[in-house]
Amino acid sequence: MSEYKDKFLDSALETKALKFGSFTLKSGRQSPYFFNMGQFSTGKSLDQLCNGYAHAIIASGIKFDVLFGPAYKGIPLAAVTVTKLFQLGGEEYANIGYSFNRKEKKDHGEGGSIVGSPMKGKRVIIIDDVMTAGTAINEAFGIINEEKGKSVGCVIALDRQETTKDSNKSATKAVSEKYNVPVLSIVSFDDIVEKLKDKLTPEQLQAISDYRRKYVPS
Ligand code: OMP
Repeated sequence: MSEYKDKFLDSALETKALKFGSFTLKSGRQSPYFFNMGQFSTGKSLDQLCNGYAHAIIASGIKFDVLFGPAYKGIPLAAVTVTKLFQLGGEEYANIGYSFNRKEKKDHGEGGSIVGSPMKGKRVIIIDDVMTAGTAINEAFGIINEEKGKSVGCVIALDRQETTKDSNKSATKAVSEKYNVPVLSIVSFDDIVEKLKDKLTPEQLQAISDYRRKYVPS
């Protein structure tokens, strides 16, 4: 496992962003684990998280102009990750912009619903937290389209590798095919299992294996 993945998982455990138990997901699925991005709420942990995003983006080699973080969770992710891209990637990444949407349109002052770098005519990567069934991310692609930007990729912290609600394909594959862009992630469900297989209880491992059989395409 790459060092940045390993470090990110250490940080997810330390901050308790990654938890094991029984959780009801947005999709209605009952999951034996949950990843809560909100736990990366200190300078150190946010730095480690965005280090992971920046490494995943640089490793992909995708050429782009703007990092778009959908409100609300995507906002700090986009802001901190562009600075990390510059720190790690140097001049090549120095002028990457970042932007985010307002949930409510502003009709005074500078107006509009996008704050930050304009996306019109620009190559845009979306940054978000987790993909399960691939529902939440569609809105972000819609916003980029409305702004006349060109989506060239999507980066998430965790790819849960699960099927969409209405297909046997993984959500990341379905999203990638639907928008014709790569979906990058810092880590996947497989990475979590690889890292923690010796630390989890037999009951937790059983629950994970049952969940995998039900929702993760082989
Ligand atoms: P999908 O829209 O099904 O892809 O679910 C993704 C969203 O679910 C994320 O943006 C989160 O709001 C939430 N989520 C997590 O934050 N962590 C998880 O481990 C699982 C979910 C989830 O509900 O599926």
